[in-house]
Amino acid sequence: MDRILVLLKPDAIQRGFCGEIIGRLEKRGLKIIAMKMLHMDRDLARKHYAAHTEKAFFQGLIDFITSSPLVALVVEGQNAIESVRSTMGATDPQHASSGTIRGDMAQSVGQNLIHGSDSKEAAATEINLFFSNEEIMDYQRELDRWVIES
Ligand code: ABT
Ligand code: MG
Repeated sequence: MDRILVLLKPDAIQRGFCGEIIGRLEKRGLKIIAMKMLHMDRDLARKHYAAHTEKAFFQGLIDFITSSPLVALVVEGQNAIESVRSTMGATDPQHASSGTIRGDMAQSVGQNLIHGSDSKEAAATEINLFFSNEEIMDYQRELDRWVIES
């Protein structure tokens, strides 16, 4: 089982898409093991997007992600990183396939609704930035035997 940090970005909350986006992840068979709403400060935003510090879009990215509250989740599943990122669609919504979250509901690369960690290493670091161990739930889902082949 893999874990991934997912953020429903400020545009997702402002546009009222939390239910729709979380519903798509649940329908995919992924399991939510932590969730909270928060308003990121610039310090957390810089740490979360540290890999992009030198990019031209960095300041705009920090301004956007700190502009309004967001929802953070930890999602677990078989190949959770690949599952979530394929459900998200390409970074630039203009190139995202229809049927994906970004391909169906977004227009701009800088306002692309959802974040998902892009590797196991990034997921471990990012989950630690947003959640304490006590906030991550350990529970069984009865339906998992209908989702995951044993
Ligand atoms: P995130 O899940 O937000 O990290 O997106 P993804 O991994 O699909 O894409 P990356 B490359 O990590 O983009 C990070 C954020 O930077 C924005 N961005 C990216 C731009 O604004 N302009 C660009 O040219 C690129 C490449 C998109 C992502 N977040 N937002 N909002
Ligand atoms: Mg990324």
